[in-house]
Amino acid sequence: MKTEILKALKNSDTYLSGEQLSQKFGVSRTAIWKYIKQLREEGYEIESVTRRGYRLLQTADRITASEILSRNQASWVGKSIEYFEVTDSTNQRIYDFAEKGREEGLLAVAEEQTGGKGRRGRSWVSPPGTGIWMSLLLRPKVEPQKASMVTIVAALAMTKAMEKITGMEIRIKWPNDVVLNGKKVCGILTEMSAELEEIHYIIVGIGINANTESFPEDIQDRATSIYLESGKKVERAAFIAEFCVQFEQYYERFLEMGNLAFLKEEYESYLINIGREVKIIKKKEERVRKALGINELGELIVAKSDGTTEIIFSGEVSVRGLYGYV
Ligand code: BT5
Repeated sequence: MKTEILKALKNSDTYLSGEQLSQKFGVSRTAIWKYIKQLREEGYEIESVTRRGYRLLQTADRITASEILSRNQASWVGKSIEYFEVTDSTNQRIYDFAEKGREEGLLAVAEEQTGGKGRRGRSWVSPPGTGIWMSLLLRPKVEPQKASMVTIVAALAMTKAMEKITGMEIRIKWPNDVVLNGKKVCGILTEMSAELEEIHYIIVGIGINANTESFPEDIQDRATSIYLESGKKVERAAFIAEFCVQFEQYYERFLEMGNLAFLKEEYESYLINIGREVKIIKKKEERVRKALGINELGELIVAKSDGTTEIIFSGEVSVRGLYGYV
């Protein structure tokens, strides 16, 4: 109801009276007033003028549940949302929700993370107001070995969403980075709770530098944002909604097929290092190989100089260009 009222206010350029709203939604004027109060508490500036009614003053770029839900056309991904002004990590929030039995498709979104996580203990810079820090709860009935495929699915869905929203050329750096003009614009962290033969749940955590204006010195050379590359601010809620739609399509297909053969060709068309030499870094050890593509399990296929091929699993390695990040 609150979302509907927000939508009505957004779509109207004049005042909407309490009476009009109460008739439209079939609730009392007091109820309308309560929802308006809640929206104000969420930060919306809603003017109210005697005998004229309510008017939305500014539409800040917010990513509250109402903002996302009012745009999300997916059928189950991101149809219930938990919003946090500040939290340690949205992956941690989903972990707690999952343990309490919350439903698949639940999305946690935060304006700011104080303990944003990357892979293998690394940290993720997550300042307030400009980025998208979110995590999705999934409960797939597939073997635990297939969990890492979800990262591939999410990276492709994110790339498609970003391409659609920005019109720019987006690339994927296997397995979990989305790249814009040679720098990292988005990272994905997939975590899982499982037993030997059964997944309890998967948490897909996604960080997108949407409107970020600057980065700390230590990541400046490899991190970028959509705003820095395009000069345009992104409407973050619309972006999240688009991701939900894209992810749902690819993920459902993945569950149907049981592997990634269906997206291999499309994924490879976005793969930044394809056909080029890359460094495969495992702890202290580095190998130079030519990246050929992915297989139906989402693993990277690379070639040695003698032409023989090897399969790289995402678990323990980092892939880098010969002279820098890509
Ligand atoms: C990742 O790790 O790329 C996964 C990032 C996932 C972040 C999301 S945000 C929502 C959810 N909640 C969380 O707590 N996490 C997820 P990895 O491949 O390990 O890359 C981490 C490295 O990227 C760091 O060591 C830095 O070098 C760099 N980095 C850190 N913050 C960055 C940022 N905002 N943009 C680009 N690069 C960054």
